Amino acid sequence: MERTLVLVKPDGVQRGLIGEVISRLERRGLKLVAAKFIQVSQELAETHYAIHKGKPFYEGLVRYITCAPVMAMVWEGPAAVAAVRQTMGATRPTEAAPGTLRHDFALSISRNLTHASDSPENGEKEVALWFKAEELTGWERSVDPWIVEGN
Ligand code: FUP
Repeated sequence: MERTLVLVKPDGVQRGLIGEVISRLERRGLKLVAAKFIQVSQELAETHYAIHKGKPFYEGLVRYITCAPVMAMVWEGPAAVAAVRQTMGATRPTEAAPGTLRHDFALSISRNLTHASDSPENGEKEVALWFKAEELTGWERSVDPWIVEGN
C-alpha cells in the first residue's frame, strides 16, 4: 500500500488547523500510520528541501518550516500520494480548486499550510527521512473492506 508524508506546516499549526487537515484525510478514507508533533531542526529542513537549494525561495522555505512546530504524519492508502495532493489542492493556493484545503484556508504559496510527497518514490524517501521504522504503526482497520477493497 502506498504511503505519503504529510506535514501541517507552522502556519497550519499556529492557526489551529491540525484537526481540520487530519479530519479531511480521515474522512477521505486514508489511514494514519504515524504522527509526531515536532520542532524541525535546521538540518532536517535543509535535507527535506535540498532539491530547492539555490532557488530564490529556498532560504525563506527553510526559515518557514523551522519557525514553529509542525505536525508530521504518514498516511497510507491506494494511490495515497495523488489522493492527498488532491485533497491539499495546488501548491499555489490561488490556483487550488474550491473545496481543497489550500483553497479553503490559504492565500499565499509561502504560507500554504501543508506539505505532501509528490511521487510514490519521494513518499518512501520522505517517510524514511522523517520517521524511524519503529514509529510506523501497522494496524488493521475493520472498515477497510468498505473503502479500499475491490469488488
Ligand atoms: P509541493 O510539491 O506542492 O510541495 O511544491 P514544490 O515542491 O514546488 O514547492 C515546495 C514549497 O516551496 C511549497 F510548499 C511552497 C514553496 N515555494 C515557494 O515558496 N515559492 C515558489 O515559487 C515555489 C515554491
